[in-house]
Amino acid sequence: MSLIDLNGEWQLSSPQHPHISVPMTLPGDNHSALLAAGLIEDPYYGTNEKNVQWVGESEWQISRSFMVDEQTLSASALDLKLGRVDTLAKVLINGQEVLECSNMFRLYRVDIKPFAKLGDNQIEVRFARADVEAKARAERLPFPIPSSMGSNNQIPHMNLLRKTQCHAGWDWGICLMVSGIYDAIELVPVRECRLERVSTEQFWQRDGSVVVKVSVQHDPIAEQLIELSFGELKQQISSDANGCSCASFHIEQPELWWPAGYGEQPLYPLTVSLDGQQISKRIGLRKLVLNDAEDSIGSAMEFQLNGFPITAKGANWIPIDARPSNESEAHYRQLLQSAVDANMNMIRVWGGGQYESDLFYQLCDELGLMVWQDMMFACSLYPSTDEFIADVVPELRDQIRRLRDYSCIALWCGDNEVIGALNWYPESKADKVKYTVNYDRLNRVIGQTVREEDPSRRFWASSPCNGDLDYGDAWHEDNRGDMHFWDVWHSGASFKDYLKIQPRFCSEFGYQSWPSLAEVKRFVPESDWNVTSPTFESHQKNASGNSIITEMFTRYFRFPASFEQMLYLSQVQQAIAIKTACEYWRSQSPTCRGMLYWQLNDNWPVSSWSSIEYSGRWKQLHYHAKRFFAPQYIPFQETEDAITLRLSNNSRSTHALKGRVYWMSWQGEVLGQWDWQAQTEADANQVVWSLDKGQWQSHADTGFFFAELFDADSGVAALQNTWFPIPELKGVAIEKANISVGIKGDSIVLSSDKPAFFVHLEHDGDGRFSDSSFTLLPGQPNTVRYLGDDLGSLQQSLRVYDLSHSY
Ligand code: BMA
Repeated sequence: MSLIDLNGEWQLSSPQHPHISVPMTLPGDNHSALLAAGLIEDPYYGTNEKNVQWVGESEWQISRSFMVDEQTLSASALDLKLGRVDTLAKVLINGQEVLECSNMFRLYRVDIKPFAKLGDNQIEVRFARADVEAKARAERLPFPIPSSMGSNNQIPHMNLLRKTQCHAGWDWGICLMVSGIYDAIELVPVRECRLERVSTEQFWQRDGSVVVKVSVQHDPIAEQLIELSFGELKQQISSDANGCSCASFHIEQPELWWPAGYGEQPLYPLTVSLDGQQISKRIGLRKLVLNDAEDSIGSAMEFQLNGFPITAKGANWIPIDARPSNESEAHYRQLLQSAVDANMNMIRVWGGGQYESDLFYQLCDELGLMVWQDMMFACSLYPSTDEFIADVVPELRDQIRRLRDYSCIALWCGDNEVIGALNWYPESKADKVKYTVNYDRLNRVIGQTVREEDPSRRFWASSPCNGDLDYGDAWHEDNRGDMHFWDVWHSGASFKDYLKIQPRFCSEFGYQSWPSLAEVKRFVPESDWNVTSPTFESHQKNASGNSIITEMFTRYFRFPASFEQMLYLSQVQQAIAIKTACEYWRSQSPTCRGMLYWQLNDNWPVSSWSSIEYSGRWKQLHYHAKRFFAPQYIPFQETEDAITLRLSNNSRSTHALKGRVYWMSWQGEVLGQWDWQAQTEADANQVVWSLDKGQWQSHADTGFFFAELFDADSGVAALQNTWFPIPELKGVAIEKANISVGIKGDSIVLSSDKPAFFVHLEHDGDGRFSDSSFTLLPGQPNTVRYLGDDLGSLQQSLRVYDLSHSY
């Protein structure tokens, strides 16, 4: 008896649009089906977004047929399994309703055998309008619960639906009220006993060994044979009449799982078989602790893996595409590999998106990316009515049970910014007590459910949060918990304001840029190549975004000469902002144990805080992140009386390292040169060089400081860093650099007659470069490799930008 795969082609139709009947591929969404059929224009192009809103304002249904043979029909049950059903849907088999769904985060499993017949069967899913249901729910509320309508959402009361909150638009997101089914859909015949799920617990012993307890949930039938294997070890047990059977494996010398940069990621295969069904997982063995103990500053926020303190470095993750049909394996791999390639070790799955697909967590396990997992609540307030809680609790149980065996998950967090949101809305500002109690009622249930489902991990009420039941201002208090520091972007502070705080863990801080010219070519008609054109404005969802970028130019830079140079300079500016923060906070280690910037990716082509564009192209920030997140990094730090160079070692190993510092004039004259060497301990942060202000401050406008870290084996420069004594570069006499570029195969050799800054390579095709957005010194050519398979585009469209040519 084998399962029946219901993925693939279905038929899409709508009662309001009788002429539409087009194929739709599952898993997938209706907008993608309509686009493929030529019934809508690409919503990501130009100003098309507004033309496709009718799709979300219609009801939709999908159907297909499937065959059931005699053998399958003889099964004791025929389970329909489906997940990520978006959102208000009725499922019918041969015209009879078998399931009603109202929560896109639930995982459904229902026996449809009573409705199935031999031969041809019909399955149909009818989707109701989410916007209509949201309004109806709002009318039933005992008191109003404000949502982020207007600032993020373009559809009212999204907060009352258990649907990805950013489907209704966000301050980086298109409003596409998609519907469909986004996980695999299948029919599983059950012979005698249903294998429900498998979960593991790790019990660490004093001698360093670990006992892995495997619990198998199944139908309550005794004496069924269960076969288990963990790594090389095998066991057979017989099922327990209560429906939960357990086995333990003792691993004497476990190979430990580490976050990227701290060690390897061995994964032990686990397989459980029962009555012809099988569940397989891969388990990383690691001891995980969140140290949030009180200390002399406030309280720590430090993840410890296998007893070792980790500096979490990474970014925030949003859904990878506003059209879920585009969630391909290649796309997930490309983004997560790019995260690791930029030396990240943690990703925060943000609460306005979705609990990610299994593929995401499998890749994070493989790559060593720890996951800060939010529950799916963001920026709005949420009800605590019985009805709402009754919808949320089973969602959490489904998701935690699905996800808890992934070693990468470091923390369960209750929501994104909902504590903060208590201070945003007139209703909650006017009645703080009522709305705070309302918050706590729901948050408490979330916390309790998390603790019941996964006692091995910590529950953190909200991001940001100063600690348990602490409703303090986690946007500004830097002495405890995690913080979201938005003063520089949203409040117009200067980059140097990043140096005024010493966060324990900064889980959000961001700075926007415009897309690159290469990206612009893909979604902006040439007539709209202007930052205030209709296309550009409709792809900027943060109301003051374009003004903030432009105004910041005027503080630091000479105003860019053209549209193209504006795009380039916006990415320079973004890179400087985030580098300033990360470099400083890194030099505060161990006070600061986490920095996750906002945001890694985009879900459509847009102006945003991302470091990777929708197409996968690295922005300048991502190249900088690769350096400032490197396990061994050399941050400059200005103190009261000196400029210092630090060596920060975020790893478990000791290193003997060497490097060089230059003080150089804008013309390229060496004003000072110092070699340094240092022995660094594991997890260390030390000063390796410093120069009194007395020696340079009166000529601060003469030039810049440049540092190199040499590769320990080859002795060649492996990493560079540049520091400008006067960050307002508009006022200094940077010389125009003549940069020569030679392409030979996939190698690009760059050299310059003058110091050149933010030298950035771009071309119209795919792929990236081994390095970009760097400083190029005269007489020191730099060879960059193109990593991609579009050499033709590289040769035809390679552009090399630098700061001196931006104005
Ligand atoms: C944060 C996030 C998002 C938002 C971003 C930029 O706080 O949680 O809600 O997109 O700010 O404004």
